[in-house]
Amino acid sequence: KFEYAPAPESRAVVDIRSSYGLFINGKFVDPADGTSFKSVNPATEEVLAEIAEAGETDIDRAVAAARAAYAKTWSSMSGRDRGKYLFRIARLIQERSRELAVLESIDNGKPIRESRDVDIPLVAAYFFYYAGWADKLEYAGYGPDPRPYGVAAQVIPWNFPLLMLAWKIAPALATGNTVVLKPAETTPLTALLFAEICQQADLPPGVVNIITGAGATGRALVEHGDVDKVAFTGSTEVGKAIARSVAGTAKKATLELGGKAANIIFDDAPVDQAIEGIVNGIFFNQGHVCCAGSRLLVQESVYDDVLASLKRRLATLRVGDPLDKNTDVGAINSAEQLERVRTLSDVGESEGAERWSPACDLPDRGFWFPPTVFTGVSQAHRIAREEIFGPVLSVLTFRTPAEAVEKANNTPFGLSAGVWTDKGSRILWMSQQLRAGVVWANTFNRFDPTSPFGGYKESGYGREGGRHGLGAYLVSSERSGR
Ligand code: TXE
Repeated sequence: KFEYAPAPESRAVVDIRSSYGLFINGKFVDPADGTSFKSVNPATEEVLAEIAEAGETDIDRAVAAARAAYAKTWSSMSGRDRGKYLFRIARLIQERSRELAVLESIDNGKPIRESRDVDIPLVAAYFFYYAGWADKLEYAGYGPDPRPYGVAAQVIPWNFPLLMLAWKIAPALATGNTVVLKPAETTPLTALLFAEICQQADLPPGVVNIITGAGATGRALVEHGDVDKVAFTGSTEVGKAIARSVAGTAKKATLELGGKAANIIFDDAPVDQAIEGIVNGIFFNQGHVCCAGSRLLVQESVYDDVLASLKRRLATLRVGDPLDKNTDVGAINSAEQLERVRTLSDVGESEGAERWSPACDLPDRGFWFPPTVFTGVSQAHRIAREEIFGPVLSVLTFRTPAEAVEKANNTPFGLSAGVWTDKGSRILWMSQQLRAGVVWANTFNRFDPTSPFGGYKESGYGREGGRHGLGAYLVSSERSGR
């Protein structure tokens, strides 16, 4: 059944196989009970490949492979040698970046311009960054003898499939942990191509294991008795279930969950720059971004100007084929996600907010939603409180900086926020007041491997990225109290 033959719909630049097995102990293997599911191109609804679904036997095998690799090779290898493997992986990602970008856009629906210019370069950057730490852990501030946890179970979402893999795997390996990673069921293909890159880099078998499957596979992996550390990015609901499941065990967990970020525009903000920041904040990656600027807070005195400029700019956005280099907004990742975006948008309308979208022709097949702006939104509306995770912006207004802070913080989440103003002192004051893990000033959605990322409140706990991201994988982070 899993014959690994090229599928007819493979794009020239990337060889998509008709079926994929599980990557366990350095090899692709068939699942024990032979079950599988399909990965679909969200822009066309065509089936891309048959993907193996890992059951308990497969998860046991993957965790055992990671445990053996941890004990026999990886934990005792010098940091310098671990770094060499990570540098090799980073270089292979650069070499195969075109293939990875095309595959990411086909499987996820995101515009090729984003996967080519943002996702894949950042993936390589995270591997280079953590490769550099592998032999310098003693200087990272986690005590004289930083120790890894052991086997890390990592579960990631579909919005940045390969980038989330890099955020999880690079620091885990740099610190001497081995991993079993489960990509999201709608976007497994780049993780499976990454498995091939691990083979190409001669990574010792078992150091990285990739198992595919849906939520049940993720749950069984996280609950496995021989896992030491859990790292999860996904919905708040599943994050809470994972927190409950690790409570009372010796497992450590980091959780990166949802958001409802405020992008705050003061009347002295550079307007053109702010409009670009608003557009990037919510329409980048179709709004499938945990830190998306999904609530726009505009100072009342500039509300009319900002709204008019924003609508003019939105009328120029090109929605359509993710593989077209001119596309600004691609496809919604799945039928389920499209349904969630539709439902919450309909609720916005029924609760009395005013809905607006620029004229745009959406393709007949595939999962599409137009860029949408809601005005007349109050804090009580569900579209101002719940994560929509789509190209939908809710606009609110404020008069004073204190009111902006009150509204921005009035959410169960606390992942990110944006402040647009000409006043440096206001930026400093706002960033102290805002209860968000990241506050951007006069920019939005900027990522860098040197910066920690993570949330307050229901956006989760733990930090990924930067020197802080090493601590999430080191026992000694507790000893030194970090
Ligand atoms: O998330 P899930 P879904 C939010 C966003 C979106 C909503 C639902 O609002 O609309 O979540 O998306 C695996 N134990 N975010 O349903 O289910 C699952 O297989 C262990 C924000 O896709 O959380 C996938 O690999 N794992 C978010 C991953 O968890 C489980 C990104 C995420 O899926 C599991 C994605 C379980 N019980 C969605 N159930 C962000 N923070 O960026 C599912 N999974």
